[in-house]
Order: sequence, then C-alpha cells, then structure tokens
Amino acid sequence: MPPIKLLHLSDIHIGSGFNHGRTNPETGMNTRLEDFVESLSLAIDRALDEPVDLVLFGGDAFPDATPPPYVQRAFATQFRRLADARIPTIMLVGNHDQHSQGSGGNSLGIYHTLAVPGFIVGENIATYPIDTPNGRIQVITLPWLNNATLLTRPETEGKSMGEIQKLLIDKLAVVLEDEIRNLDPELPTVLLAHVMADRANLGAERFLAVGKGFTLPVSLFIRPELDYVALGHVHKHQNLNPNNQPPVVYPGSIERVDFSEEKEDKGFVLVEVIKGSAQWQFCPVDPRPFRTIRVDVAKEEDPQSVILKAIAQTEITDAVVRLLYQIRPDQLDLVEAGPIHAALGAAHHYTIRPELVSQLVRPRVPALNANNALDPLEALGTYLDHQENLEKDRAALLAAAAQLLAQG
Ligand SMILES: [Mn+2]
Repeated sequence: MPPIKLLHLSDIHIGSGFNHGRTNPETGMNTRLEDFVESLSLAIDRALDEPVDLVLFGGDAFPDATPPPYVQRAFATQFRRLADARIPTIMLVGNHDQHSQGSGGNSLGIYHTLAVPGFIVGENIATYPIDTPNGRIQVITLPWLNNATLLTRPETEGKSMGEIQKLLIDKLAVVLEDEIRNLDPELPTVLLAHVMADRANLGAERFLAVGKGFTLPVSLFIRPELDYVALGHVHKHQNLNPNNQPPVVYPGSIERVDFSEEKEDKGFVLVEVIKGSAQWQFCPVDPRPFRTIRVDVAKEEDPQSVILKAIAQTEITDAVVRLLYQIRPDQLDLVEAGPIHAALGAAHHYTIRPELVSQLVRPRVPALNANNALDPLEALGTYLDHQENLEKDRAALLAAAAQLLAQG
C-alpha cells in the first residue's frame, strides 16, 4: 500500500491580534487578518498541490466561538478550497471553539449542520474511517475536554479540581481504550486531539496542576495501535515523542498570536502514514516578524541616543515591534518622542513603553555598603569621618565602642 498523505495544522486563531495591525486602505481589512489568511492559504495551497489525502485541523479556529461574519468568511473561504478539491477534512473542536463550555455549541458546528461534503467536525470522542485514493485510514477524534464532557454533575459535586482531573483522566482512559479496541487493526490509525499534554507520568502532583483546564499525560497517547498523534492547543511546534513511534506532534499556531511567540517558527506538518509508521516534516510559513527592543537607560547620560542606537541595531522593517526602555523619572526630559517615532517608522506596527525605575537609594556613606566587610570599629570610624557635627566626640565614641566590643 502507498502511504496516506496528511496535512496537519492547528491553532489558526484567525481574527486575533488586530491590535498589532492597521487598516489596509486598499481592502479596509486589518492587516493582521490578512497575515493570518496568508499563512492559512499557504497551508491549503500545499494540501492542494501535493495533493494530500486528508487534512486534519487540530482546533482553535478563532479567538473565541463567536467571530464576526467577515472573519468567519475568511476562514470558510480557505477551507472551501479543500471541499472543492474533494479533500476529506476533519475539523476538531478546540477550547476556543466551544461556546459556554460547549453547552452553546461550537463555531465549527455549522460545517456539520450544512453537511459540507467530505467535512467531519470532531465534536465528540469517536472514530471515523475515511476512504482516500491511497486507501482507508481511521481517525479517532478527541476534542477539548471540559467538566461536562465525560462527567456528570453528581460525580463532580464537592470535588476539588485535582480530584476532578484524576476522575476525568480515568474515564478518558476507559473511553479511549474502547475506541482503540474497536479499531480495524489492519488500517493506519491517527489520533486527532485538542489537549494540553504533558510528558509527566501519572504522579499525584499532576492532579494538583490547576488552572488552564486539564493536563493529560502523554503516555495516554503513546500506543502501538496509533501510527501518528495529531495534536492541537499548544502554539509552539514540538514532537512530544521524539525518535519513537508514534510521533506526538503539535504543529503549533500558523501565525504569531502575540509577543510570547516572537521566537517561535510557525507552520504546519505534512505526514506520510502507513500501518506501523509515520514520516512527518514541519513546513514553515513566513509569519510576520515580532521584535522586542529592550534597553535599560537608567544609568545612561544620554538615554535618547542609546534608545536610537538600539532601534538602529534591530531589523524592524515590516515587523511588529515593541520598544521597552527602563528610565529614571528625572531623565524623562532627556527623551524626545519625535525622533524615536521616526526611527520606528519602518515597523509594521510599534508600541513604546517606558518603564519608570525609582532612583536607587544611595548609601549615605559610599564606603559603607554591604560589599565592604569592615570590622565594626573601622566601620564606626568611617561613619564618624562623614559626620562633621560629631567630630569633637570622635575619640570618645570610638573608645566607648571599643569598650563595648571588648565586653561582648
Ligand atoms: Mn486551545
């Protein structure tokens, strides 16, 4: 059998980060919407060019479940190209796609309702056999879990987050086992999951990690029955099971959603899967660069020129830039806004944030600071040297101190 080709992308979050863009006068659209469309269209182009047998979208289409219509249209226009090309596509529901913790439906459900040919919306834990030109493949979908997914109200009542998490992992293990047991053992198999996965084992401390939803141990997914594990949720591209079968891959987001992703590569993943193995490669897109210029001018005599030099040393053309500089309040008059704005002009978008640092409390006697290990009498002598009004008592005070120390 030839391998089955998959394109795996995730965390599109189209419609976010508008505060880093500006209105394109030609289109009336925010430039960041256009950037996200550009990156998404590169992934779809690749799916059509190959062509792949199946597209897996790992969830989180928009910043939230109720995007404005023009953002929905931008997203749908790209995915429509897959439907037109008859490329089967599974769209998994991520946490950002769920409305009211899932009780209000999800932003991808409309593709299910409209029965878009070849499209499956992964709203539940289920297994889908999919026929492709290169044979049949089966995909288990695991959408974002919340309290209501596998647990009933009485089961969770009065329980701590840690206890609920443990209960949920136990239930999930059973449900997943059930899906795996019902697989056709002859077919290549993929798990598509929107989860926060952790390499840690099922230690007790795991259940205490409260906060951004459930963290699942990656060991749940490292199974010989699975040939590739396609994840979504974490925006940094990574493989959680390197050098082993199956690859457990986060493709990451397709564009930089915010400055926390400044240093991350962005892209999607192409996979060739046969029963028992998967070859995959990360395909980078060319996301708009983000640059942080951080400079401390609190000790500088000419803060303006230091700031301008830091800007000149940074590649800012067409980048989203933030300039952060630390400065003392009494230096503020030394910084002129005009030239700094001019120097940042080549950036696509920039913000300037001065951080005021309070003046350090200077030791009143410079020779007396924590770094100088003086003996007590020497320290007192140094202190008295700087106290003019005590000059006449100097000898008496030193003598009294010497006596006290001798008694001690
Ligand atoms: Mn997510």
